Amino acid sequence: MKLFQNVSTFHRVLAGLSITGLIYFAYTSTPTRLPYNQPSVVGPDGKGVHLSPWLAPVVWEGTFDPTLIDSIYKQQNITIATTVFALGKYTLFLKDFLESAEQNYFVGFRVHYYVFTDHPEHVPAVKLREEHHLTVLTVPSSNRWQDISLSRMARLEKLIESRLFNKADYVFSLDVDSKFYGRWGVETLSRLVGVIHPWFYGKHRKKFPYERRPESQAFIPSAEGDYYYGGAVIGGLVKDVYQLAKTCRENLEIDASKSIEAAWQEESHLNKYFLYNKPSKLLSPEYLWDDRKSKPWEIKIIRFSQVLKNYNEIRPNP
Ligand code: UD2
Repeated sequence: MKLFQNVSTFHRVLAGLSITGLIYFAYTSTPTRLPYNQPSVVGPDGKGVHLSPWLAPVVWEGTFDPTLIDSIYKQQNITIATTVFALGKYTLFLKDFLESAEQNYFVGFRVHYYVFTDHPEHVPAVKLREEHHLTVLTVPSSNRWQDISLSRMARLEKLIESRLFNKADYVFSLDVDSKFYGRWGVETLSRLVGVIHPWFYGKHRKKFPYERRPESQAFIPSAEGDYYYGGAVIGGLVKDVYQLAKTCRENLEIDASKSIEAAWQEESHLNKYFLYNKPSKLLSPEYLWDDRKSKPWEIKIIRFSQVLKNYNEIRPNP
């Protein structure tokens, strides 16, 4: 979707739209350079804030009743596709990832994991629950970790095109070097879902590691930004995640044609996308923690966390 360079252009264009189009447009995107205060993740009382300024729920422990919400979604007969990339030495994370997922991830709902790997022989045989399935997709190896990370958007886009449109309702893309420690269920489902990064939620947006070079498609000016979103979790309805993956892939290609690699690869492009196409639900850092980080008071439960790893040992390049 074309982004507007200033508010007056935005208003002129809006005036020409039908009411239906206007409501849809207002719901899905905001203009660039719109001045507003940065939203807080934790309130003055030290508790997690439950709504974004565009009224998207922020999911924390205590904001939902697991039994009630499960019973509502049970009637919908949904399938949740889940992509995991494990190339090179990252296959060693698959066992813990999958075993812990089977204890915690959409228990009682239909899940289809798609594992992308260059070493299909290293995919462990993990016993899956009834209605949980796993497909291994073999992809070429890469000798740059940045390329592995960057290529996830294109692979997600292609997977949705070729297999998911008619087979799944929702899709999540998750980092494999992670483990589930608590429930991750239907409370996370929505049209477009982002996770608030555990290392930056207390920081001023000027300090977020957004891409700051204007020549990149991922550029975000210092006066803009809501949250810093983690690239480790992307989710939503299949068609909305498709739009996200396609747009980010296109922007990554434009950058590549100018020999620019954004500060945090596809995570930078994801942050740009979410700034102007607001997520309809936000996952609190309970849904993306880091084993290196101690648990502060506002985090009541850690559900999914990055495991300890030695980058020098596991990445194909420094
Ligand atoms: C951050 C993000 C990650 C991604 C990356 C972009 C979080 C917590 N992590 O993590 O999602 O946006 O920055 O640079 O938000 N992979 C392989 N083999 C490799 C290297 C990577 O399979 O050799 C895959 C794997 O699925 C891994 C993912 O790519 O989980 C991200 O790579 P990372 O975890 O090394 O990136 P990191 O920790 O910098």
